[in-house]
Amino acid sequence: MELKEIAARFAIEGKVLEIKPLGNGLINDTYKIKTDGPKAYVLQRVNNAIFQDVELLQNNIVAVTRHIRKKLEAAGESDIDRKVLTFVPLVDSDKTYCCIEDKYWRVSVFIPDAFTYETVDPKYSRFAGEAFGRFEAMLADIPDKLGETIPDFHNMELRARQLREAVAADKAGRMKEPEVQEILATLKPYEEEMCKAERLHREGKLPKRICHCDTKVNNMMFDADGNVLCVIDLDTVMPSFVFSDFGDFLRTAANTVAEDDPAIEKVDFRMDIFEAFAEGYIKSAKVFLTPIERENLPYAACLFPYMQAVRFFADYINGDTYYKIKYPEHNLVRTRNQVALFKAALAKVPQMKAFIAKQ
Ligand code: GN1
Ligand code: MG
Repeated sequence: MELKEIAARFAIEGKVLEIKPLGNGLINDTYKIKTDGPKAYVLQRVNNAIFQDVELLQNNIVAVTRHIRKKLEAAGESDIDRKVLTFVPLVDSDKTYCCIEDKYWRVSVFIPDAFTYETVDPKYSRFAGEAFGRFEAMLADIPDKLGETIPDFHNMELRARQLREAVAADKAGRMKEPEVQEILATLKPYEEEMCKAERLHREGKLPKRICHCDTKVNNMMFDADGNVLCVIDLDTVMPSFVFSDFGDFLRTAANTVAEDDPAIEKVDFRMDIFEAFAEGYIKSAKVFLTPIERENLPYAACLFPYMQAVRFFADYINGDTYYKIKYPEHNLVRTRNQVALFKAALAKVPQMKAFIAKQ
């Protein structure tokens, strides 16, 4: 079915003029819909191989955006349509997604004059930290019970197990590559320490809260003056540890290069970005952060490069079935990069701890 026919299922204002690819997410397919009316829209195909319960996912998102909208209204904010996403219902029902030929689609209103970035400076990192802290704070009292759109998404024990399973199955015959063996040996000694969050949770010392769980730099929209407008890409909003949002932002923002840059000698963990982000985050999250959450923020900064390395690596070993790739070694290149970032972050833990203690 043509994209225009799919768009026609949604209550879009005006006539659809053009539908073109938008952004560079690794999971969903995203398009911008231009119309002859005042609004443009975003059409997205939700990857239901990865998000297997689209109904639960879309219920989460509608609950989250509704709750945030209420909070913004109560706070007397202006320009609310640019500060929270609006999902468009179908023409013939109030559902906000449809399934056509086993593919799932949804439409949201395009936020005008908004920008996303692949890299940020310390000033923007501070804003982003405040915004993600605020996002979690706003969702702390959401009345709806949100489900896990990908069960155990950021559970390091599960990710480590998935890697072990990938290694045992060796579906793509890549275990014979010497580098694959080397990476495996590099990752192994840190596994137990990196699974600390799950242990703390089992001991009742670490709560789950509603988190964004995909706080990549490019999942935040800024206006032309650099103010944060809103947080996007809400598919993974679910109960998790606060480490998810803290760690995943720094994984992308504090890396001196992109997550798939092959020049790993250039990979470093930027302390200026860490400090700015941590300061902003703690400022708005201190209302709910427990001492254990706070003191483990440096651990979170290491955990996410580590977990991402494990995830990219398992996908490489499995024959690239999860992340979109542009060339055969793409997941291996990403793995090398994230291992280098993990090591760089680990070396800076004492500095990070000292900074957090001062906040
Ligand atoms: C995926 O879809 P995108 O590119 O925002 C992934 C994240 C990874 C990220 C790595 C649902 O995010 O968890 O951190 O790629 N999302 C899912 O770039 O797996
Ligand atoms: Mg994204």
